[in-house]
Amino acid sequence: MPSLTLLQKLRVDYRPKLPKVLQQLDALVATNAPDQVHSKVASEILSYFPILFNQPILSFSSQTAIKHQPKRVGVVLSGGQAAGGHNVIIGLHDALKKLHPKSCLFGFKNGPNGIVNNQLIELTSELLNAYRNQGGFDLIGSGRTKIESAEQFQAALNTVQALDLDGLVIIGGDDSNTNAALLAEYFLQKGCKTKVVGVPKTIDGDLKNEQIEISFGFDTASKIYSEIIGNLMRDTLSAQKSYYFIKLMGRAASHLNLECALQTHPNLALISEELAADQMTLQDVIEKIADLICKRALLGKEYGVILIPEGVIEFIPEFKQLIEALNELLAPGQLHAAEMDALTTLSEKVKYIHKKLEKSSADCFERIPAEIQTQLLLDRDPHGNVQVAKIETERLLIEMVKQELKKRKSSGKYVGKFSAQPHYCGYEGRSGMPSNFDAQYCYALGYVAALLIESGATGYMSCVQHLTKPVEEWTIVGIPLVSMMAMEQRRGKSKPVIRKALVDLKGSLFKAFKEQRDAWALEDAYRFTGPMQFFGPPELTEAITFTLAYEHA
Ligand code: FBP
Repeated sequence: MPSLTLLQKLRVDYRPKLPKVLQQLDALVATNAPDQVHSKVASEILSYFPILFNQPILSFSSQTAIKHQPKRVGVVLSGGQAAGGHNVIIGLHDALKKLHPKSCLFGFKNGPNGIVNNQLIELTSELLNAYRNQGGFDLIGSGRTKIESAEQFQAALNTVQALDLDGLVIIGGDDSNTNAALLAEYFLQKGCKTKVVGVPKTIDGDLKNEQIEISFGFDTASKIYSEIIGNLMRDTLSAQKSYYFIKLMGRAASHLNLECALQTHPNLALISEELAADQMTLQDVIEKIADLICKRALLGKEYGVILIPEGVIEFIPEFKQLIEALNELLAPGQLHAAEMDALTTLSEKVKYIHKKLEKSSADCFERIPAEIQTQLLLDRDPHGNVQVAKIETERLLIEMVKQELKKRKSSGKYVGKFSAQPHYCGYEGRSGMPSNFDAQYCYALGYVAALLIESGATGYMSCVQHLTKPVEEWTIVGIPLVSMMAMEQRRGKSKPVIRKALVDLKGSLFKAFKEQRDAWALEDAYRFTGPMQFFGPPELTEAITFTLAYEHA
């Protein structure tokens, strides 16, 4: 490992505060939590989870004289990076060692593939030390392999049995935690003792529900993006010559866009869920942006900042239809997929697919620039998701707004000069050093995962609640993974998956945004959050997101 910078060393020395309840770790045991009830799950899910279906929420109570045995536990990082992943692992390690000094933790390398192929390293205190409160997932790496074939399940079983694992902790988003539930059920059916526990990770903020208040990584990503957006706002306010079209990572849900909008006050922030509810077409969206630009031009303002959620195109009806048609045409095993593979150039593929589309989708496909057409054909990820991170929606919107303004100019409706810069707030938000919030949240999540395994719970998600309160007052529970599931269409088949939470258009957070956004459109009410702070007044270092504050205060 390269030598550490001064800030890294200071972060290694930082000790996350622990919730009071976790300070007496060795006295805690899991019990049913009759006061916490999860929502009812669709009956189709029963056939996938005959053993795990209907598990209760678990809380923890103190008991005296518990004798702990050494445990052998494996951990894996799954999916996209999110700040704080290392702290989950370190929290898990520290808790296991506290419960019994002879317990061992193993890290599977490069995601779920590491489980299938039995590739791992032992995670010792010495190795982990340099990763305390650091960003990234580079300690053991991550991956997006979906464990789905019978061979993969069998291989995973062979691995955990060969290692004699008592527990397996899967740190991941909705898809990875769906996999965790499937593995837990499979291990139970095979009489395997390994308990499987999930941890809610994703910068997208879409893995949340009545019990899970937020996934880790969202807080840090929103702080990193807000700093960048503020810097671009200052830049455009100084030069006054162009519009920044900033796309923000976050997949389908617009949580990061909404949070960063409230933090920075852009001239316009699109919220995909709202566009879908209003049934806005692509042309409607273009006109909305063009209207703003025309109004600002009348005020002599030929600059501004527009925030675009990464997954917006999946919410615009004609794009949604186009993407669904493409997904079907490109689904593995389809005749078209094989014929496409036989074509060697991208332009041949684009032409081929264009001919296969029905008229309305073909029209939509035709309207978009060639680079975006090819980006839409890129492989889906192993879970069947369109890789929206690879689609340059910010450029698509700039091009189409340019055409619209040209039209308006020729009919005398616009007299300004439009210049725009695309910007993508993407991967840089996932691997930064975790904020104090994420560092502490993740450390506690690791502790709770250890406790769940110690208590013999399987098919559960580690959960820390009351996150708007001081850390000492945070509480802990175990949430059954199956209780978060719904049936969804994936690659043309109906499958149980953990529900993605989208922006709640009736919620108080969205309401707060709606009340303010008109003022931000024409005034330059930009708000500069500056870089995330680790040291200094608690109002800065412990600040939580608007999302958490509005949804849970
Ligand atoms: P997870 O859902 O695995 O947490 O990943 C989130 C994310 O960062 C999305 O916001 C983004 O669209 C995607 O990963 C990018 O994936 P990749 O790293 O495979 O390009």
